[in-house]
Amino acid sequence: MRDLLVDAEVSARIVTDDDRDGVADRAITFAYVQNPTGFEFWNGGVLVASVPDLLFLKDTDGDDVADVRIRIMGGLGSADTHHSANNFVYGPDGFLYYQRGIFNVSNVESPWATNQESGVSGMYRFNPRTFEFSFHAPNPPNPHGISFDYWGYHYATDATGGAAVPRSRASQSSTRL
Ligand SMILES: [Ca+2]
Ligand SMILES: [Ca+2]
Repeated sequence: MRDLLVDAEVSARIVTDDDRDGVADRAITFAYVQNPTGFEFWNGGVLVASVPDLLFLKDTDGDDVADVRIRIMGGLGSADTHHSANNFVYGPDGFLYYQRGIFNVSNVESPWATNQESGVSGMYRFNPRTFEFSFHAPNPPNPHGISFDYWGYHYATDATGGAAVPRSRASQSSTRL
């Protein structure tokens, strides 16, 4: 069983171009993560979805290998991993935004709320400083893309229908067109 778990882990690597010729010269294994579906840089490290967990990985001694590994949140849906928590984007309001698709059921508990069970496809947000968590906007069935523009408006896409969904500013209500 342990061999199967190791095989399922993926190496997250730092790729370096030492001589600045546009071609990578080295690849350093930063960490091994089981079933990663999304990541975002934060607080000198990286937040990585390793469903059903959200991990915080950080290198503190300068060798480019993570020596901090904290399970910062749990309860993310893992039933259908190709659209589990994905496309992490750190928003201008300090929340980590991500989308999650159909057939997954998350059940996140935070210091601010009891279990928030949800089977809704769409966008969710989590503040890694305060541990606030909430459902943000529906976007079914297989959402994968989030982006913020210069003014703080954000946009989301759905892979199945190909719909691009303009959203209002972060932490405001949204309307699907
Ligand atoms: Ca090079
Ligand atoms: Ca290290």
